[in-house]
Amino acid sequence: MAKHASFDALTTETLALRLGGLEALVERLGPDRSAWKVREVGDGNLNLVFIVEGPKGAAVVKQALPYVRLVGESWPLPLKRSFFEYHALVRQEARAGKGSVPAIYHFDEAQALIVMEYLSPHVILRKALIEGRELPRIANDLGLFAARTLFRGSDLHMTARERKADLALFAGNVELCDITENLVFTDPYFEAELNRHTPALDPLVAELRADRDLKVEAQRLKHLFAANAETLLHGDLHTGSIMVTEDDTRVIDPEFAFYGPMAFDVGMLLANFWMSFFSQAGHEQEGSRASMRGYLLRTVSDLWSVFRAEFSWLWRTERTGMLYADSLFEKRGDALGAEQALDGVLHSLWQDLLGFAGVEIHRRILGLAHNADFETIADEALRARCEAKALRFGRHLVVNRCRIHSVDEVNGLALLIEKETRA
Ligand code: SR1
Ligand code: MG
Repeated sequence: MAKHASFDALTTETLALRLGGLEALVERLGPDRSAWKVREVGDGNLNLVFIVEGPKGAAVVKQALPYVRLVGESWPLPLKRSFFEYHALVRQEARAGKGSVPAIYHFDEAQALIVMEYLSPHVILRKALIEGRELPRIANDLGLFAARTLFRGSDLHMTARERKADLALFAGNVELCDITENLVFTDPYFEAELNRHTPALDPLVAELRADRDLKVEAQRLKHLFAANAETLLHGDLHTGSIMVTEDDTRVIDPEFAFYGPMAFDVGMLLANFWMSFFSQAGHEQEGSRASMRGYLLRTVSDLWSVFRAEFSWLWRTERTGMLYADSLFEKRGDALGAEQALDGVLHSLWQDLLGFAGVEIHRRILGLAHNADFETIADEALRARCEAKALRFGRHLVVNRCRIHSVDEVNGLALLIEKETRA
């Protein structure tokens, strides 16, 4: 059992005994803890996740471990990430609305555990996309979630005092930022120890690692990630951090939360839809995925358009922070000036998100933490073909992001690469 001061990792055997007196659980599961059934279901890279079911209902207990689960005890990781996750969930619910994240029932900082709502019959979005399910709500729900959390967590909306205090709170999430700084922006571009990739990609990987323009742009993006403390980010907003049903969407797992550039969350999210798009050819054993490909590109396009519309609405109605003060614009009869400024902010966000999307695609194929979208393609040659398309697409986004003007253009490029390499 892992030890860390008074910390004790839970097991399926000890959970009911240790948490049996916890009001938050008793209330939902029923008082007879001998009737509780406990399963450990964590399949992420870092934590323990238990589903606890009792006669009255169920709950999830998520507990951080003092190391990276994917790698083992040789890679220590602070338990404090659970504190950041808890505080991010509280803020996300306040900013994006009740029902956008799981309800929180209890937080224990010393044990690094969060007791939260058991989402059922929800599944992880990534798994649904691999199965070819076309979820109808995600573009709208995720576009709203991103716009509301990113806008309302920034100096566009918060008072300077409130945001600076919050920035200081999240500034301690150093080790989780360090993971992203290395795993996303640096490791994919050289032979880092924990990297791996499908062997047939060797020539393309060598080409990418020798690509000076790509390396310079990846470092500019890293600079932006580390130095532009613009808003409270989710920090790991990929399709494995989202749970869905046909009519509900919840964002989970914000332990990487910190103040960074708005474009990072949106870029990572769109990157994961584009990766799903390129992986579809690997999942066609039971039928064509042509419709799924169309759905994924529509999702990207709709999500970006919902994001822009909501961000613009918030700009016009909730711009109460110190940036782009209405005393300079609307209150001087210059509403057009505020619109001009909005266009500028959205334009930079667009260019930056394309870059972040590109590096996210690269790190999921070349780095330590891969995506099930590609990993579940058993035929290695087919997987390599899918991954190669995604790598080329990612490179184009990173290097040419300032010359790409619309989401239709990017989706057109994805279709072009998909078709070209099929011929
Ligand atoms: C060592 S952690 C690897 C990855 O898992 C998390 O989900 C983040 O995406 C991180 O980059
Ligand atoms: Mg996670």
